[in-house]
Amino acid sequence: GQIVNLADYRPTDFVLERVDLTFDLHPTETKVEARLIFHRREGSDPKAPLVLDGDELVLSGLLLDQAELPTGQYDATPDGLTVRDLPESTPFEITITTVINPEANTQLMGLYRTGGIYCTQCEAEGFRRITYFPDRPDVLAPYTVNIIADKQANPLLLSNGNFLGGAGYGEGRHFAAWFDPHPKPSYLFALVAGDLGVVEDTFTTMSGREVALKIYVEHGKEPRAAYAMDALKRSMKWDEERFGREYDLDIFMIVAVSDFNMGAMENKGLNVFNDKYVLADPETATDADYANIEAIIAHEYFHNWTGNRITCRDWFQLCLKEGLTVYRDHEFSADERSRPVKRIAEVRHLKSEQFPEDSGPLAHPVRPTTYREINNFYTTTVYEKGSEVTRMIATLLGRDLFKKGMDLYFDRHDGQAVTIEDFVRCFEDASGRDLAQFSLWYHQAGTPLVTASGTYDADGKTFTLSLEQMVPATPGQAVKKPMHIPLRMALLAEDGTAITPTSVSGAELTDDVLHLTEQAQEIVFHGIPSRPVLSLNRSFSTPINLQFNQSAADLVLIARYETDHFARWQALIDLGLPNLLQAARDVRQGIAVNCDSAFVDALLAAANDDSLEPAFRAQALALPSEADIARELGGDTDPDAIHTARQAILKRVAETGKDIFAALYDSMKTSGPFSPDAASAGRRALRNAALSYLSHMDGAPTRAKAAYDAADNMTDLSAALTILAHQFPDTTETAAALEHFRARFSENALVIDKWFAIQAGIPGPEALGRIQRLMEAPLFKRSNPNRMRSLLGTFAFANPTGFGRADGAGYNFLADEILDIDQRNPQLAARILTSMRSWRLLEPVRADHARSALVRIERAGGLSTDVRDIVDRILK
Ligand code: BAL
Ligand code: ZN
Repeated sequence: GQIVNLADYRPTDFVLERVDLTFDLHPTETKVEARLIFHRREGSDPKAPLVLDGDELVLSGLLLDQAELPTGQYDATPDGLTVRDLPESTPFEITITTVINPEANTQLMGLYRTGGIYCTQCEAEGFRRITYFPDRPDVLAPYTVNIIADKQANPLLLSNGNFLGGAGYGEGRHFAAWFDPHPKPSYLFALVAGDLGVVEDTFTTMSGREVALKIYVEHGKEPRAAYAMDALKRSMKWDEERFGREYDLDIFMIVAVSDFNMGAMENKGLNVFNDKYVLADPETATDADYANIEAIIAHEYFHNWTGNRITCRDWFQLCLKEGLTVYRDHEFSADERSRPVKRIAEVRHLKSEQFPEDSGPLAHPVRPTTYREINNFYTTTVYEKGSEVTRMIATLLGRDLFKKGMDLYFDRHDGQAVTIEDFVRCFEDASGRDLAQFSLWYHQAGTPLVTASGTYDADGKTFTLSLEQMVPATPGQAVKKPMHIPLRMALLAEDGTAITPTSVSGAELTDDVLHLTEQAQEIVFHGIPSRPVLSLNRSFSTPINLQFNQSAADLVLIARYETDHFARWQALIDLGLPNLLQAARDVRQGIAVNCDSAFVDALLAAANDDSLEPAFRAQALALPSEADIARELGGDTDPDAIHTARQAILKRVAETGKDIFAALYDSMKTSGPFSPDAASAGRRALRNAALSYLSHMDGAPTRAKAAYDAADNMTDLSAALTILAHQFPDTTETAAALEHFRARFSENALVIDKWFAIQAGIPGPEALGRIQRLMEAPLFKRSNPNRMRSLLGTFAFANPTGFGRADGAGYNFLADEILDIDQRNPQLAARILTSMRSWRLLEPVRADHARSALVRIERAGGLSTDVRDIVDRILK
């Protein structure tokens, strides 16, 4: 685990021309022969040795141009292979043989086995666990892959590209060959072999080529892949229409596997998916599952151009493909569903996941300059903030110039491995706009804080807006420069109509985008006939914290009249949050909780407004989470006080709105066969939000249990079970429902993950004992990442009172588990450990316990680089 610095980047001494791989598959002894053709790069040192990466490898054969090498000409260790005295000017072929053990590969990086099938995960540095290789994204070559395996156990032999042919191979074995003509880096390599069912379809591209589409799943699960196939075809169409991108092979394959560290992987022509993001039917998948499947199928497909055809020069550029591709999948979902509701969901996610990262010890720039373990940089900062930065470029340039910039990017860099600077230059060249200051979004970590205040001058008919920005210090970056912050805005009159100023001074205003570029700016809007209400950061045009003390009356006006529905939702949040924060402080002081009726009334008015789409109303009713409240309080966190406070506010809303909720619960019932479309999902979300409030009002599980018994789809069933378990944990109704759920779905791992997750989220100090008992349950499976995330991940990330119980037992328990998981799957261990990143915000007693648990991890022997990197940074 050495530190890698962006400044040290230099191209390889050798150019890789071609890769020819042969796999002779065996569960414990797979033989890999890699024939690599290189030539020395022009201008590079004529004496430089060839240095290849390895990870836990054993060399069992090495040839140079088909001849054995004298042992003095090379050095092989588990971590690398160095070959000296290579030709200066002619191409040469290196043939490397390694023998690897897929069955023993519990890291799930490289070639491994899951559910009896062979599969690979090579991003970021897994290929070096298969063979010695220049395992870096700027080494691109066409690949030929030959796979030999036992025919009965592995009727299916898949790799990237187009199928070349297959044949018998004697002794019950057979063989298949694949060729991928598109030069690619090793992280996009994939191989799958085994016995799987398939769902097939075709897609005709915009130039009239027919592409075979295949989704491989476990036998018997084929019907559950229908929605994924539908999402894939819609993604392919959308990418043609919106970005002009056509698919470029004869076949596109997706394989669903049940043991996977990530959500999915965009290997060229052969995506490998966590089956959680492929399999769905009404009985087993929630509306959220359907939405995730749609988004992730799209995301991986969109990588074909943003990631695969144009890839990253080095891993510091990860956001080049991830930020851009998240932006693309967000836009796809917004087009397929409701744009404002999608935006609200994105911002909720950004604030609950990325903002804490950006304000804590793991903060890093969207384009970092240093890392110790690249696996730890698949973060919400690289992905989601990276997407926000792309969105801001689109906002700054406008739709047409953004499209021109994207077209230029595809045109200029197709087939290359490039940098963020290359990407940004395309938009500068397309628009003529200087993006130097804007680029700080890639380089400066930390969520900017923008402070706003406005004054109206009735005599002069001017509205003066003072804006100030401050970017907080983050690890390694004490001092920041002012950023270019694009704020969408509107001025509303008392009747809610928009006011258009006659002129503006002090800042550029283009359409509704106000450009904050200085540390402080005073902007004067002229020709304002009456005191305006300012709606700032519409659609969350920029990922900032905004400090703007607006009166409740102004917020109510925005919540009622803004044409930007995101801004309406934000206004409701801004009305509610001070109440939640005050309630948390009051509980801490032993004072009775109060709640401003302006907030409750506005919330209920939105919930009851039939002109608003149900999904929006459901989003409005979902109050900020306990973690959101803790973040806004900014320190000295007492999870119990926050929980008690939030429950009190929920009860207050429930009691005031009981008639509205009862009416919604009846009227939002969907009829007819289940459909996962966004409108139906919105009705279910609103109905289940109403059920949750009604249950708070009832104070008894009767209604939720009846809803559980009546549910005919997983969305309603799991919503009712969550209400039962979280609001009424110790009742016979809840026990009966949990047992019924377990028995009904015990054969379905993805549904049982929900059963574990729901129980892991039950608040209170008994949570830890429950988790420990559940870990002993026959259905618990330590080797399965989804299972670990659903139980341990939910507990650590989403159960603040249980995990953060005052005696520190939750933190201690997590430390033991992290040390245990780290022995098998470092990536998973490191990911779950990030749940501790905000420990410094805890009140002193809990913070002390958390620190002790972290120190115990830090001092343990034999840590992986993954966990070592996270624990060191969290404690620093
Ligand atoms: N490249 C890793 C998985 C993804 O972001 O698509
Ligand atoms: Zn991605």
